[in-house]
Amino acid sequence: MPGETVPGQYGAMSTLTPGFTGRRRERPDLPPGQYLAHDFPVLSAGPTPRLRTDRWEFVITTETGAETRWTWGEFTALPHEDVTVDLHCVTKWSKLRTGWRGVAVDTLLSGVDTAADYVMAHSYDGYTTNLPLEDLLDGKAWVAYRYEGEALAPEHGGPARLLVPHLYLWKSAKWLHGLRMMLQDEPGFWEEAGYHNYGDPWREQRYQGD
Ligand SMILES: Nc1nc2c(c(=O)[nH]1)N[C@H]1C(S)=C(S)[C@@H](COP(=O)(O)O)O[C@H]1N2
Ligand SMILES: [Mo]
Repeated sequence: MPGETVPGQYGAMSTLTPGFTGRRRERPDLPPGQYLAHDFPVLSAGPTPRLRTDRWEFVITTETGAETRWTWGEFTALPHEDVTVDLHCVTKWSKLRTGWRGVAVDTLLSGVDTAADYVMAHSYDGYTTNLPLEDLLDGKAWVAYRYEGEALAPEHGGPARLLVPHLYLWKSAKWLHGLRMMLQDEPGFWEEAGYHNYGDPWREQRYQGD
């Protein structure tokens, strides 16, 4: 109905153009099926581990078993980036324009020799999630340790978490311990339980078969 007036997303009245759903045009930054969250929900499969930075380490393991390790001091001395990114959780909340400091995965992998195409992120709580290596490269992913100007809170994965904002947030492993290079893909914790193997929010890849 041309010129039909309907309640808009913010309660104001807006005009719909035929052929468009008003909501999607008003929020081109919100993937399908998502709503805006203004708080920062905490979603964890188990209790929050309390990790001491003086015992923390980050390790990259290649397919040959070669390991590269960083202590907290070494890790935080690496060149970092400050990024503003949108977060999309499979439980349908999105949080836009969140500010993080982290080390680009490119930086961590720069001295690592690997022929692998897949990565398993593994965390101090036993959580795992798998990703194609290329999704961690070219400035698309970070190991993040500050959120909105402060040390990353334990509930949100501190001391450091993986941040892969272009995929659903379950791919952003909290309490990150390391990355393991894999020649063949393997499912992580939620992927094993029926979540989509890749998890692109713009294609609504929530569960296997989506
Ligand atoms: N180590 C670990 N990382 C994890 C999880 C977890 O249980 N353990 N939950 C995942 C899920 S399902 C989501 S939606 C996000 C939630 O991050 P948040 O608690 O900071 O919002 O963390 C992801 N990373
Ligand atoms: Mo999640």
